[in-house]
Amino acid sequence: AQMEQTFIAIKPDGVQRGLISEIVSRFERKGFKLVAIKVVVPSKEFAQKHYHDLKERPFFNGLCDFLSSGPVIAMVWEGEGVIKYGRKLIGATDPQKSEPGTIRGDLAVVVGRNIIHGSDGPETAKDEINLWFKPEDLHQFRYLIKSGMS
Ligand code: DAT
Ligand code: MG
Repeated sequence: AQMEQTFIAIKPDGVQRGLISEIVSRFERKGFKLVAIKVVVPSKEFAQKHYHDLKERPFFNGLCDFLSSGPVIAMVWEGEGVIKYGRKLIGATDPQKSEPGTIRGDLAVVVGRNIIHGSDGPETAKDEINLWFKPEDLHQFRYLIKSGMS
């Protein structure tokens, strides 16, 4: 069976603020494995596909404009429980409600600039990985040192 994978993206505000390494580091130090990463400026149409579940919400248009406003770091992270625990590392959608110690809790202030995206469940993880990456972009490898990671 394929190890669990999730889609994580650093949004344009996170990139602009120089938070790429900070965010990658939190997933990496936890013990999750980075199996795909790229820099991409999504078109507005692509952003609308990514956020299609939210198309009836009043903030949808602004959200899609924002996601397509500059470079995004698109990633696939792998590991046991990575979908659910990834959301835990990220924190609540509204940074005012995110706990300290989470990415949004520590690094963001407002919901419209919450710096990171993470898939919210197994189905969306699969859909989002397929939307952003080709299968051959996902690399399979093993860590060669003893660390508890596989
Ligand atoms: P999450 O990113 O935590 O999965 P979501 O899927 O409900 O949250 O919404 C996607 C993004 O939309 C969210 O990261 C920021 C934006 N958003 C959500 N609720 C909002 C609101 N009430 N006003 C403005 N932007 C909002
Ligand atoms: Mg979501």
